[in-house]
Amino acid sequence: MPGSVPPESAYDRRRLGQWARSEARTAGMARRDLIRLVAAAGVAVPLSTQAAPAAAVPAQAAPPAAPGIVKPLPPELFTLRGTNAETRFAALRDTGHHTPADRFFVRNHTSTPLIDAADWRLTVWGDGLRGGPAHFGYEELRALPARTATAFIECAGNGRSHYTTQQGQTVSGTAWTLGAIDVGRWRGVRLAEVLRRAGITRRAVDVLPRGLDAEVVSAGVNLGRVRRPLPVAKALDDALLAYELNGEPLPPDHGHPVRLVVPGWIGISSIKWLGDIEVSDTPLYTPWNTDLYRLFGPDHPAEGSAPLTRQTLKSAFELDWGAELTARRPVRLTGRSWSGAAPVHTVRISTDGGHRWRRARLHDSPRRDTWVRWSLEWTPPAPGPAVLLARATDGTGRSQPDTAAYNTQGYLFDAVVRHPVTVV
Ligand SMILES: Nc1nc2c(c(=O)[nH]1)N[C@H]1C(S)=C(S)[C@@H](COP(=O)(O)O)O[C@H]1N2
Ligand SMILES: [Mo]
Repeated sequence: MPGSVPPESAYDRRRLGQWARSEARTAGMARRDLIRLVAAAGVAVPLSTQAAPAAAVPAQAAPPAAPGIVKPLPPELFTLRGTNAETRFAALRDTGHHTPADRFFVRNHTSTPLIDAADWRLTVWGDGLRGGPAHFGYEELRALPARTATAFIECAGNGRSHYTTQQGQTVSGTAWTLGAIDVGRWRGVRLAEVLRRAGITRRAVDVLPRGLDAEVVSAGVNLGRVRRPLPVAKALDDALLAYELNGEPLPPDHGHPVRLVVPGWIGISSIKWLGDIEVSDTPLYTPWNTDLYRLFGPDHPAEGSAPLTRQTLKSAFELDWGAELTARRPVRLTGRSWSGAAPVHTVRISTDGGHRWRRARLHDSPRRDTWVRWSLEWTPPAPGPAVLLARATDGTGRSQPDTAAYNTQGYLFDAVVRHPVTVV
């Protein structure tokens, strides 16, 4: 897989082998159900319409603007998509490098639970530990050595709707445009620190963080709580147990009191409302690393690709779809580009549908796990329709292609998006 570091892919191959030989356990669900799901994965039903009813937000909470989301979702900031809310890229135009928490996109499999930090504790358990379970209260975690990191959270399906609008392909899942990403400044304690204190052994291969939100029911099957195995190599590297976003306690919709932040990896890795973490010396499987978040389709094996890890490469204009621009009046086009593989150091823009390209000016120094802001001055010529394109290149030398590789669930869209505007 592009961008994934060799130890991870080697690990995944070994894990797949163990799964095939039935050495792996299916964490928290019947093997029969899991096999059924794997078999059905090629025709997966969109989870967004199958989620359990919103039940976790108590009646005294402010009326949510989308089922199960607590914060206000004004239409100038968000597009509502079922239980989820997509950030409007135009609403990021006046924001800095970090996305204000009130504009952060929300991806909920069910609904936001309201959890009091004082009643909360994290349990770390499993046969990958030297002893029994270890518990950490909120204040205990806050007293451990803290670390701050800037990182994006981006849904694996971000940009998915462009498989259909731009490539004419049918895919399942939430029909995001490009706004299922935001960048936060996260403060917390390294997952490695907590795992070491809990007594992780050298035999451990997977950790399984699990959320406290409601169980997910999809196509009549109870998948249990949201949980996705994370290889120990990544868990011990840069994963963070975050309790602050942009200098404030985590907001309810983004995982209060504590969430995982897995820099550079697809959003599902960053489990919100963390309740427990299993540490296992055999590989673990859940629906989120078997039938979901792998690539399925004609170019992939029947059991799918290896579980997805790193995010891909994308660019977006901070401009409404179909925005009106005035002819012969100079305008400053702005946007952002990012990659899960390496810093983005070059962005090229076309204002004539892809014939001529100019280099955008970057407003951030290229850094891994986050985006670069960019701009370009343009004077639209005569009135009429125009198509804007932005193409990023990252530190691995990879540039956004014209067409994204098809997969049934529409993950990892990376093609240059053709952004229509009207010159008036
Ligand atoms: N417990 C829990 N964690 C979760 C989810 C969820 O529904 N429940 N959604 C995941 C997905 S698919 C994404 S893309 C990110 C979204 O994070 P955000 O809502 O803070 O933007 O959280 C991930 N963590
Ligand atoms: Mo996601």
